[in-house]
Amino acid sequence: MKFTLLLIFLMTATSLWAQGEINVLLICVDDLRPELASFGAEYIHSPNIDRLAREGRAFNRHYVNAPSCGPSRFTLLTGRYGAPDNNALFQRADELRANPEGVPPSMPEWFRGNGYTTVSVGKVSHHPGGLGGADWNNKKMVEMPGAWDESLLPVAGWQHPRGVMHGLANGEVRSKERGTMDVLQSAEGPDNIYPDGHITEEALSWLDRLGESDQPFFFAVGLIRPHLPFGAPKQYLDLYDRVEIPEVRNGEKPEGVSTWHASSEFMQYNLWGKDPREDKEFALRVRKHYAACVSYADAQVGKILARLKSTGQAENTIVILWGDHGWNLGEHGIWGKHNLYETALRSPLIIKLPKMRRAGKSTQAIVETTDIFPTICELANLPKPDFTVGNSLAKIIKKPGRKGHAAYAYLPSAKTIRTDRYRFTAHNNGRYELYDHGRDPGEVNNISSKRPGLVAEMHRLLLEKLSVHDKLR
Ligand SMILES: [Ca+2]
Repeated sequence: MKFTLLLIFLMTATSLWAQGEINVLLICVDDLRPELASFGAEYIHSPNIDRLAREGRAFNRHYVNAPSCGPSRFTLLTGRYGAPDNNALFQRADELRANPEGVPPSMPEWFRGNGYTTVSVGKVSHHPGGLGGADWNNKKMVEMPGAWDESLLPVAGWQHPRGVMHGLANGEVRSKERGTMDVLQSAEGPDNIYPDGHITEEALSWLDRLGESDQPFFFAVGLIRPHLPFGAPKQYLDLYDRVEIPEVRNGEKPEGVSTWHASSEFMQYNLWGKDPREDKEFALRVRKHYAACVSYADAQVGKILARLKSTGQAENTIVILWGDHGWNLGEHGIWGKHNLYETALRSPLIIKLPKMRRAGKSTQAIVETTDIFPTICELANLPKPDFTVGNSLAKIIKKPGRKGHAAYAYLPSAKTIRTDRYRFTAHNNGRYELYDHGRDPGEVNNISSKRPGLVAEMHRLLLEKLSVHDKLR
């Protein structure tokens, strides 16, 4: 009897739940930088995500491991560093087919193997719906084999998942011809005139179904906005009619070595001959449309969390909200992601437990996306995966004042590390960038040539991460 009591005590001391007693709701938002009131952007209307931050733990300094959709989602879903391109998960699927024993399970597969029903709706892996092929609907080309009991994407009027991904109002699909789709739009109508409205409706019906099952669930929902093109129902743009959006202070194109690029993903849309890099009025308009897309995504998050609550499952579900990377709205002369500046790498992360102490207290700990897989396992009391590279954040969730660890990120051309004070970037051509966030939060002054000792110290830290990365490739 005494032994049983001791065992119960030990179990409750490490986790509130026994294995399989708690559900997981993972909400992924595409291209969402921390442009949210709860992360300091007070001009943004984001009441639902802000409420989640108040009820949970917001990680103010969460960094992604790769500043684009596919490779970043790879790190979330596998807990490992991978290839730096959008095909990372499809390449993993090929490896899995060739050598099933040689590839460790993904996060959903891990939960599935431990008795969970796993369902994905929308853009969770790189392709919304999780299929490959020309229109992303080939059922023989599965992005994450064995991961999901169901992987769904309501195509509605957008013809196919590729059409949904870049869809504008009422079924407009991007053609392959450059400049034929507008970069901004705010059509009048309800939420489902754009794809995320349909994704959310599907998610709500799944929350009803999953709540009726005896099995615990791992439910992932992926919203597509604020990914380009910046289209959202007009009511969300109207929120910014009289709002003053602060000017970008570090908008100059960098001189010297950098990961600056020509914003080609943005420039391929119809800009009506305008260029936000030169036209301040247009730049402001673009930023207001990004804000509208954030508010639209926030409204969908609100519906999902309200349904979780109304079906009685909020008391029994861990909620994670994650942005797959940041986005430069003019910072460093870039309109887009795909760079290794703070703006492209910092993204929102919020973790909410049904009951938590010091809810609403955000943390400044430096953390990275690969930390999420081991964290959710620890919180749900699942076996600890020994093949992931991150650190569980459970202790930081308990005590938000705790320190994190250096965050690592990569592009094909360069690697970077973010410590509590510095960002250090090493380019493949042997050149460096070093920024002191204590004095230069905008990452404008590269001090690498002035601080050789610090460069050597940062380089050692980066090489530790790089050696972990190299072993996985
Ligand atoms: Ca993305």
